[in-house]
Amino acid sequence: MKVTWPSPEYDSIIDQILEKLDKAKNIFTIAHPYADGDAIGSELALYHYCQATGKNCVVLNYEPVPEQLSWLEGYEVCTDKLPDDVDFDLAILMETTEARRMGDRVNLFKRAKYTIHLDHHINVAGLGDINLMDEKASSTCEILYNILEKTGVELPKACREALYVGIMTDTGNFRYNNATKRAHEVIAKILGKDLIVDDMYKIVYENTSLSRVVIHGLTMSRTKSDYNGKIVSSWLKLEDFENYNATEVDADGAIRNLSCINGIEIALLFKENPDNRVKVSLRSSGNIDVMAIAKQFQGGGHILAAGVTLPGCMEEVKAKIISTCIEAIKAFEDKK
Ligand SMILES: [Mn+2]
Repeated sequence: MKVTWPSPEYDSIIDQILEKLDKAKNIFTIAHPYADGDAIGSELALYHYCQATGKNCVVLNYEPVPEQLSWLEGYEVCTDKLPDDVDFDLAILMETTEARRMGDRVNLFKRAKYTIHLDHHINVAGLGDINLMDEKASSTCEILYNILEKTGVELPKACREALYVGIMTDTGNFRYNNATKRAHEVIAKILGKDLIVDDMYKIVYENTSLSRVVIHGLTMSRTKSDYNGKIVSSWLKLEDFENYNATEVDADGAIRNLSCINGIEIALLFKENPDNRVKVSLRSSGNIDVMAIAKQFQGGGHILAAGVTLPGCMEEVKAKIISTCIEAIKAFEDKK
């Protein structure tokens, strides 16, 4: 159910969640593939809360934790196997916009007696028995904090640190509009003398690898402009990742270098996927709703940042998406 904090409806969902969380002994948490700071942060924050309250919590994560996040306390407990001999009372799914993105993991999620889904993306259909969908929240970590705050439990440092990293990364280090008053309030509540803000910044944002720098450099060097510079795009092929020993995580944030170019309406990054599919990231500089463009191809996201994966070769997908973007810009210009 879609709700906004604070409201009686929000409180009532939190009450339902707390009732389940309180009773649960064996919990597992799961997030989308290629978990980012918010996904790993919310999973680990829940893990540390469970540690502090004497509950067993299994953290499922299938890919290696990116280096920028692998300093978080507890990251080593992340596992890709759910023990067969445990009856799980509760599973909590963190920020997964759709069942499709979960693949086989949907069935895994349903292995628990009771399921909860937390997310802050737009128009997400909840996959849990209880769904807390707060589109105004900066991050899933902020939603999780809203829940944990009500428990009255003093949150351990490791839990607050994980929440901080989720909020920091999803707000682009507090630069985006989702760095709301509430997001800052939550930060004020979780910060203590024990959390060193500039250390966390450096380790997340100034801790890069050679493959990542090369992948970002390749992306920038290939930048091409269309429609009088209003669309800029670049691409990455599978062989680029192989040649530079890079993973998809290394391409995270590469589109940002494109979206900073002045005079653009839309920035696009096309990434080749194994099964003859191409993943497209779309960014808008403010006038064009790129989520609406992504939705035409069954993608999703936010108005200013969206994504979609399409079947076909790189050239086909590029042509299709760029022409749809030109139409959207034309429609905007005609309205002016
Ligand atoms: Mn998020």
